[in-house]
Amino acid sequence: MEIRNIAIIAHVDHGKTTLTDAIMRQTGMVSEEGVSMDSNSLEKERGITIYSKNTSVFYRDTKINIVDTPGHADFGSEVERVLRSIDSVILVVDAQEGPMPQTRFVLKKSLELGLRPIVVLNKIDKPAANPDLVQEQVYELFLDLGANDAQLDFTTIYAIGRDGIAKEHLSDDSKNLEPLLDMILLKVKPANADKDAQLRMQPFNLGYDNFLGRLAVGRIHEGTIKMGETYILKKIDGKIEKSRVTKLYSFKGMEREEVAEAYAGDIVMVAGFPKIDIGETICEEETQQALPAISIDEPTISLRFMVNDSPFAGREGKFVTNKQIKERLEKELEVNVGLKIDFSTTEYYTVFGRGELHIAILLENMRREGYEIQVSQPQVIVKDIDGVKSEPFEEATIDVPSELAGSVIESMGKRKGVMIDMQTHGSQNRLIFEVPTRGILGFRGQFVVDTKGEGIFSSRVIGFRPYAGEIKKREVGSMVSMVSGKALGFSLANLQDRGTLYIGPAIEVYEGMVVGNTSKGLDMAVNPTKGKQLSNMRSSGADEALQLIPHHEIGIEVGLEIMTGDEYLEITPHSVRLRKQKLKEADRMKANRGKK
Ligand SMILES: Nc1nc2c(ncn2[C@@H]2O[C@H](COP(=O)(O)OP(=O)(O)OP(=O)(O)O)[C@@H](O)[C@H]2O)c(=O)[nH]1
Ligand SMILES: [Mg+2]
Repeated sequence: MEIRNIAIIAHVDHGKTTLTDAIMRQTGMVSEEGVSMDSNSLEKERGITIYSKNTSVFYRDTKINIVDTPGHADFGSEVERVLRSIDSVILVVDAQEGPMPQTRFVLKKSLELGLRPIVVLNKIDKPAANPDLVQEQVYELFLDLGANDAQLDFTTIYAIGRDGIAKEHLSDDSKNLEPLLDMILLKVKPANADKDAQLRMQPFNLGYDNFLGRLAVGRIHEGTIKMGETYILKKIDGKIEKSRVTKLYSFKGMEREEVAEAYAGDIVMVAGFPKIDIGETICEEETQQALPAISIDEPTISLRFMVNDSPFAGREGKFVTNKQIKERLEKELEVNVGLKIDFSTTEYYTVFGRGELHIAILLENMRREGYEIQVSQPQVIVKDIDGVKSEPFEEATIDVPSELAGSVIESMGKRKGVMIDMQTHGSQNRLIFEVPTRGILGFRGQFVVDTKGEGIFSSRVIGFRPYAGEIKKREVGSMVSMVSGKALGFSLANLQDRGTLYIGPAIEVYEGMVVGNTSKGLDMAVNPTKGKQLSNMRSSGADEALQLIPHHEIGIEVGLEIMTGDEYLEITPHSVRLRKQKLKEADRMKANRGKK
């Protein structure tokens, strides 16, 4: 059977997974409604793809292996390594939003590898969709990214992925995705099926199984791989290891199926190589050339993970010790390719990641598994490149109503953002900046407030550049509890006038816990547990009713964004609390005096 290998790529939320799910349904790979490529529980909850995953569907006697990739910029390196293992990409673009930063990134990578994308203008059902305009923008993007003539001659399919409909021309009447599937058969070249050549296979994804150990998902570029056979693994650093295949699976839908052998062109999963890594080569002879390695982007931010030592430590967690945290982090390194961890210190571990979401997902997974942990404020990684102090920069794309453009430009300027493009679409502006990651770390939340929820902010790392100099951010101060006890509505009603609260009534607090922020830049010690003084005077009924504004409970991502350098974020299975590193006010004052 012929095989076609494709990846679906796009900016976040443009509809990759919905489209892949519809393809699986229409090809009969999933019977029930509701089965989705976003199978991980965090993915389901958040409605975003975190891990790239592959599925295999059968259409007109052809096996189509499809890799669904994440669109969020923090997971960009997931996409990059997938691209080396497929023969073409479906570039999905929202027919209303048009190309976004991650569209540009994934397209750029694809074009560089010589791939010829099929463009899907998706969500044409949206009232404000403008497929003609977006088609033009996509064409310009191809040009801009240096597409060659063959690449520029791309095919466009129009789709409503959610309804499982695709068409070649906007005016066509279509009830299914066949026009897209047919186009895939027509335009994507059949995978090299040379089963008699010497084996070369390269993993682009890792997995882990408690019994089988490390699993590698990869493409067989040439030859045949057999269960039980011993092969050579060529490591990135040139070292050679020998291992035996202890399990071999091919894919059918999202299910894996044990097979005795598999052939060139297919995507399979193997067990038996305990140290195998992305981009290495499984082959038969030492003399065979390794496949070109796959490079993984460098981390851009770091923070410290440590044992939770807050007064409430150990109340909820099953795994709370240093040793347990270390083991969990070591396990994470088995599968989390963009992550690095420095274990050289004992009181904390420094974790290096690709962005706040990348780290937040790890923390969220850990708390769900029963871990308790405490982390420090994320910092950008500053490094010396050829003698020049350098830091990560991002390209930020901001869509806002025109009347807000001025204030956005001003606030990005303060963050050392340089505007490189500005487009107007009706009453909307699209502003594109290059800005140090440091400038926009923790900015997203503020941006939503500043634009009253009407702005869209998205960004992706474009690399390390010379340090941009000091950035002064607007500081908000923390409201810090000076006592331990239960918060009472009476005191919260008073405190809510001075800033934003993170807790509601009846929540237990401890001395040094951050219970809210103040719009004034300085920290403020407060007592959220104070009750109303009893008096002889009877107050009027209206006076009694406490008008509490709903508080802003902090989750992991928001916590990472708003925390300051002298705070820790405490993460337990059921709680996320912000706290001062030094719990006693006197200690904090002493430390501050030392600084000045
Ligand atoms: N109006 C409309 N909405 C759609 C269509 N296809 C998908 N959506 C919606 O768009 C949102 C995002 O869809 P996903 O398929 O999760 O997008 P994605 O590209 O996989 O997102 P990431 O993997 O997180 O990058 C969901 O709310 C879908 O219901 C469509 O054809 N029309
Ligand atoms: Mg998705």
